[in-house]
Amino acid sequence: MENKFSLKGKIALVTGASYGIGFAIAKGFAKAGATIVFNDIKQELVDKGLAAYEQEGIKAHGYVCDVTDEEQVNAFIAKVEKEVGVIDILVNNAGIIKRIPMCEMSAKDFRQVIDVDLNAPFIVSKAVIPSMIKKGGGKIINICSMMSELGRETVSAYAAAKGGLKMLTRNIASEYGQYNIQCNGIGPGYIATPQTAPLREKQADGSRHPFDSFIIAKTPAARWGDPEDLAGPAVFLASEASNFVNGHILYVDGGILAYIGKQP
Ligand code: NAP
Ligand code: GCO
Repeated sequence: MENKFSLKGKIALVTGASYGIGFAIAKGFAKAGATIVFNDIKQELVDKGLAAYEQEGIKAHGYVCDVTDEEQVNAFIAKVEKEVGVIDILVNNAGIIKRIPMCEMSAKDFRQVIDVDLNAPFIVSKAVIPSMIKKGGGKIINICSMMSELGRETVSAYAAAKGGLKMLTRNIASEYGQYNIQCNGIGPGYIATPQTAPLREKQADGSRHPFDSFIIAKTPAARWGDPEDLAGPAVFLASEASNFVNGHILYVDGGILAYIGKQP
């Protein structure tokens, strides 16, 4: 059974994985035997990431690439194929959020979120699929969100993008399943990373941020997730153990989506 979860001999690309959720997933992949490739938008972040992987005893391959730029992505994937090998596992992790009430949000800001969170997974997937087909298969994991299912004030662009990413996941599964490509999503709950740091900032009197208390009350596990909570589910979806799982969104949310909320 253990072998079914092994990623030995596999090459995994995790986008935007210098820190946060992407880093934790890549670390999990490395422990399962995979070679790690990651990118980030700035050289200083790639350098920071390389140092962090090294500290974990992982020899990762880091590249600068903006995942929204199709030309850059195509050149990046060609370079990885030449220098490291054909990508077996892709995790579309890079993402941004802008918390702005919808009627105050500019179309430019809305488009930027859609560009990073939805268009980029399309661009990067499109760049790796042909080689996966030639190689006989592959795994694509899209990092979705609670907002693939739920709305909330101020995150219209993010929710639209992550809802769209859920459907892109199902479409890739539908279109390329015949080539032994499995495309699934992971929908993390509220995870303690730099992206959610503003929602956890302590108040002037030292008390919890109201949103922090709200999430603790809304999560049956009664805590924020840790990026490490996503490593096991990601290894499952990247490994042979999930070869007949396709087009599925695996919510890793401490039970949020199952729960109506605390009784008054
Ligand atoms: P994070 O801490 O902000 O990390 C995201 C990474 O993506 C950063 O390294 C970021 O670089 C990089 N990135 C952004 N735009 C990029 C671009 N155009 N090209 C290349 N890299 C880019 O976020 P996280 O919390 O780990 O989230 C990772 C993923 O999980 C995102 O897709 C997010 O939406 C999703 N997610 C997060 C949570 C949560 O609670 N934290 C929950 C559900 C889903 P910079 O630092 O330069 O921006
Ligand atoms: C927000 C948060 C969320 C999380 C995550 C939930 O402002 O509501 O940032 O969107 O990051 O995606 O699954």
